[in-house]
Amino acid sequence: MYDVSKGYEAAKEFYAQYGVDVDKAIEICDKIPLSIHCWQGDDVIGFEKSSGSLTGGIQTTGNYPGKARTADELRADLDFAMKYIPGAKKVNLHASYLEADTYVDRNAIEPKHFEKWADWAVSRNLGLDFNPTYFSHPKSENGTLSSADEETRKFWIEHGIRCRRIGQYFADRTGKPCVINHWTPDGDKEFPVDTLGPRLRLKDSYDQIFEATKDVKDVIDGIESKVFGIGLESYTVGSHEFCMGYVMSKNIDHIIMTLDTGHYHPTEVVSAKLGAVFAFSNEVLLHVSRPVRWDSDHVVAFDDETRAIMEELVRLGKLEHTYIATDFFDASINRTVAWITGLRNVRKAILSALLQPVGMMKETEAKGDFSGRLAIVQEFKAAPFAMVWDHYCRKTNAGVGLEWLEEARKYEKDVLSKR
Ligand code: RNT
Ligand code: ZN
Repeated sequence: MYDVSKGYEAAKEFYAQYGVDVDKAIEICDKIPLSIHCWQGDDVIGFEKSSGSLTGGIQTTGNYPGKARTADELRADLDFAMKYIPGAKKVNLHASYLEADTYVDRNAIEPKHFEKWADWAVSRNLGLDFNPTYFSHPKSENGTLSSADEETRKFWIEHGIRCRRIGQYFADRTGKPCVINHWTPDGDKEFPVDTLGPRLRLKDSYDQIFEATKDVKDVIDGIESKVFGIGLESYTVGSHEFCMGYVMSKNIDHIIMTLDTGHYHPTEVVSAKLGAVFAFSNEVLLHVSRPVRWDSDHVVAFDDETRAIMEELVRLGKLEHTYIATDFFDASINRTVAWITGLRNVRKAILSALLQPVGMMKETEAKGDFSGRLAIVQEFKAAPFAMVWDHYCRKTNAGVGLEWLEEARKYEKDVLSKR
């Protein structure tokens, strides 16, 4: 191992030249909660006692051994992965990760089915976030909240209502607000003749869910849009325009947009949307993912777009107004390595964004010095943030460099490979 302290001291000096306080950046970075999606651990299957498979136009590929088969296994894997993810954390559950002795249908779920999750979270001082599961169910095959069949639509509205109540239960138990993400796969393989009807029904369903749970106070609701799903290529009911329109027209603090980085046309980027969304909304929920040609949900990379998103949040002064959640599911590699790598990349992108002289950049721009602006922004792309990152990981005991990889291999050998 190289001398981490020496690297940190050198980096500190480098950043001080530009007025960047490295320790302050670490302090801010460390407090931003990252909401870890539970579903990387078992390929989005969950623990309902049914023989259901993953539907809804999303897909996991790969059959790497060792996925979690029970909630206890999933919690153990999360416990392991979280050791190597520095900073504040929450865990993000789906309704399908309930625990019950017998099958409980989606319109019958209750807080008691999530009691073990809540106990676990409380004992670790973790916040919990939540998601209604509007997919992987026999009643989700022809639309859920937008279904033309009133019985079906009612069923899913009830699911949404129960999820908001479970969100309140999580908030009560953990003492931290619960962020709920509402995503429905509803869409069509072909172009429907009536493109408005399903949207009016979806709008009404959301209205009914919020109206029926007006007493729920500590829940934030993200409405997630999408461009298309597999088998639903031509039409998405909850499109970007629909979801943005819904959130903006409601104009209620707890109803916000969810921007998933895999849910736009390949040349559209979320980093370019944030400045517009914040013109109308105080908060945003992010699903950080990595689309490769489609919404493939690859493990988050330390790539230009992830960095650009975090830079944008820092420059806009909106880091603390953004709920950052991850959303990927790679079944072709060790799932704990997927979590650790993806989450570390998100945290690293936040830290590197905080290690930039935003004040200097803004002043230069305000003066109209666009040549200077370009030079400064480009220079900082290769600034020595990795030395600060290593120092931060050491300070938080999250493993410096690849130290954690050996541990992950050991965990695979001792635990995962025995499943
Ligand atoms: C699907 C959405 C959604 C899901 C999770 C499992 O395209 O991104 O957020 O990935 O709810
Ligand atoms: Zn998502």
